[in-house]
Amino acid sequence: QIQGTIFDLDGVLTDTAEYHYQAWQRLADEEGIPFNRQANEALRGVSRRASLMLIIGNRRYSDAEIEEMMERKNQYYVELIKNISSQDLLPGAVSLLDQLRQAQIKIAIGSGSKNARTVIERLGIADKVDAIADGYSVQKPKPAPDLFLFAAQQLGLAPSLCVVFEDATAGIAAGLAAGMWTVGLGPGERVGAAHVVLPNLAGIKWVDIRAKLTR
Ligand code: B16
Ligand code: MG
Repeated sequence: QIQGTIFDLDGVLTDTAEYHYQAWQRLADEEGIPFNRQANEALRGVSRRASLMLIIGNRRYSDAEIEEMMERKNQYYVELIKNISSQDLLPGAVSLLDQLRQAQIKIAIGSGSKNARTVIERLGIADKVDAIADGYSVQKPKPAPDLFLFAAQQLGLAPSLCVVFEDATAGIAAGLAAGMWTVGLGPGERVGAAHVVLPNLAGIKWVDIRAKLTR
């Protein structure tokens, strides 16, 4: 029995991953650190601080320098998301949210981003969700279960009644650690640990997912 859904934002409902990438690339270029699209793959769904740690590798920076770089990257990112609109919703996203509302299934966002509320507003889906768990909600980032447990609590549901939609390895791990059902969006190498794996949300029917999960 599933009564609630928790959606990751970046990579599931919208593709802000491209803007995160561009912001990190600009920072890396300024710092003279080698970085490219391929290296960026390792950052999918990873928190801001952990992403920076992966980029700097074993180069030495002071705590203050690290804070400044996180802030600078965020300024670039905030600039890039200024023009986000409902056009930036990924195919199938709105349809699925509407099917869930119709079926009286609750909907939460579970995003590690501190910019999640801004993005949700600009996408025009704020009135389609019942709760938002974002980068301010808990201390421990994915793959810890905390963020999704917080989201379920906001919905007033036990974890076992919730299904998480995620595009990142760390996100699927977080959903499983929370004791939730998981739908992985993307290649099996990335989200193969999920209960159900789909390429993306396009053409998705809630009744089909529900049938696959509860079988
Ligand atoms: P911010 P999600 C994640 O969002 C992004 O995938 C990841 O690239 C980013 O580093 C993280 O949020 C933190 O975002 O720097 O804006 O606080 O996939 O959890 O929706
Ligand atoms: Mg994601």
